[in-house]
Amino acid sequence: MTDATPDFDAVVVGAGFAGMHALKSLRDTLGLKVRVYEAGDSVGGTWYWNRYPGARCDSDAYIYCFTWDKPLLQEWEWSERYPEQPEILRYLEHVAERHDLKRDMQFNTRVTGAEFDETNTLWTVHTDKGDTVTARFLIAAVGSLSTTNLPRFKGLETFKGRWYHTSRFPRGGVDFTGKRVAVVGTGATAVQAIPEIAQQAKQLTVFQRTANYCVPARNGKVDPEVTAARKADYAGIIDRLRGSFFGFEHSFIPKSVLEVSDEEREREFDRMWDTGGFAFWLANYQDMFFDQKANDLCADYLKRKIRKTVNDPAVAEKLIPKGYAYGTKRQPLDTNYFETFNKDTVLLVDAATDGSIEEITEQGIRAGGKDYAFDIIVFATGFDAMTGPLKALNLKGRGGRTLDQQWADGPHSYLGISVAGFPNLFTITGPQSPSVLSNMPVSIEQHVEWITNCIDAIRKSGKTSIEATPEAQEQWVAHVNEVVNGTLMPGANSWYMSANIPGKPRAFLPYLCPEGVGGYRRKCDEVAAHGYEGFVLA
Ligand code: N01
Repeated sequence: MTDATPDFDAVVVGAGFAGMHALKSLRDTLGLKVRVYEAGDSVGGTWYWNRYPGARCDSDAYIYCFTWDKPLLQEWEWSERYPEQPEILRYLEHVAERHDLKRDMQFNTRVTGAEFDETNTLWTVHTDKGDTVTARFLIAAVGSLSTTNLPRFKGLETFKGRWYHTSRFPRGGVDFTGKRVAVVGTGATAVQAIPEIAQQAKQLTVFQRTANYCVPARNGKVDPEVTAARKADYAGIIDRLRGSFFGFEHSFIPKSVLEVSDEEREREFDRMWDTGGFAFWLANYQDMFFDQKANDLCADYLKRKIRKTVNDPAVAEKLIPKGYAYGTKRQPLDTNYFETFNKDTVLLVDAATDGSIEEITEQGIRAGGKDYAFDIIVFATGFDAMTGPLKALNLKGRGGRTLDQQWADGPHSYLGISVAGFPNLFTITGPQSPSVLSNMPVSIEQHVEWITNCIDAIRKSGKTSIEATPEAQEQWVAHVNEVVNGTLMPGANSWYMSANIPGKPRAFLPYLCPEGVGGYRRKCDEVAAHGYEGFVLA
């Protein structure tokens, strides 16, 4: 180690919720010199890129925001329970303005690589704009779902119409009026987009590979009295979120669904269904994620709802999920999703019964030997989740080792926040942290606070580097896998299990802490309190 002075104390990659908070915290709390690089032309991250019709948050807005700006929690008025993308982006722009964040952000700039310089204990960071800068700490705030998955459909380049991926939708939107439109995919994104597109399109055809269990969002205006009560109790709300299981004001029903009477079970299911949002998923009976019989009862309720909503029994049957347990794929929240399939102008092409997509043709899509003609194709095919955005940074740690090499069989991290062999790299909501299994702002804030305290401690101790030990990391990986193997989650071909990308090694990407995000926070704090147990400080 030498005393080489870096250009920056920290480089942060990404200017979404995570990057904005990291900058605010490192610069304004610790007084560090920070540079944020962002590929987009402004802040927002997920909410900058995902401009598809119907895009809105699935968390209630009062908990989908920064909690560190206490006056803003009181001042900001959300227009509805789950605001749309433009409103969330407006909020993030406002935060950037209010805290003068943009002066330390460089937009339209993608980080293309970074190497750890073992001699000087620095990261050298390169961008597509030709910058090469050095920084003591490298903070990946790249998001969990930011690397677009566009499957390699044969013939896409021959298509004569227009096509879009939902995560790269054009500013100003797309006019579907009078058009023949295809949507490929039926995940949480498609479930939001399909009812909106169907209102405009002359004909909408949905290509479904796996049917999804959807629960109504129940969006709408929030009663002003409820909003006032929440504002009066924000300190309590923040406390509860931080100690909660998933970063929501939800707790499991502390009973087995198999023990209660049919009447009680149905009453509880109705209550959760009527509440809307994630209640049915994250505040259900406690054995739902663990016991197939318990899970079947929950799934059966949702299947009955589909049969009741969809007029054509053959279409309803296609829309009924099969082959995986309820809740083991991300719960989509819907507004008129199943109702949309009652429209004469909407057609469902189901891979299992009608045949899967074979190729894209000049005119449209060929599936199951049949040709469908379109003016516009919308790919709602998701992301190379969690590891994808980190691998895209082309990081080289000790000895020039890449994340691709290190993660050849799936992610290996310590606490989901650091990687052995990559000193002074922090991954906000990285693989093997609760991240996508929580209300993201809660997990982002927890990581940013922990990283800030960690960097402060390192500097105060006169050290310059922190690195996870391989032993601590492998224990963490084993723990993450052991916990998930006790649940029904590994049985689904979900993006949680890396199953959506051909060739991606099958591995569970987030961390399902047995004591929830509250327990995970305690674990991280204990590690810090024990002198950063499992890390080497040098
Ligand atoms: O992506 P997905 P998404 N041929 O991967 C199908 C978050 N989110 O963008 O299920 C044919 O879930 C694929 O089929 P299958 C949320 O965490 C948040 O919808 O893999 N089809 C699936 O139906 C969510 O989970 C909000 O068999 C193919 C779909 O495309 C995450 O983003 C809102 C295919 C992809 O679904 C990702 O959701 C929306 C192929 N080759 C989303 N490849 C908020 O509220 C894939 N598919 C904040």
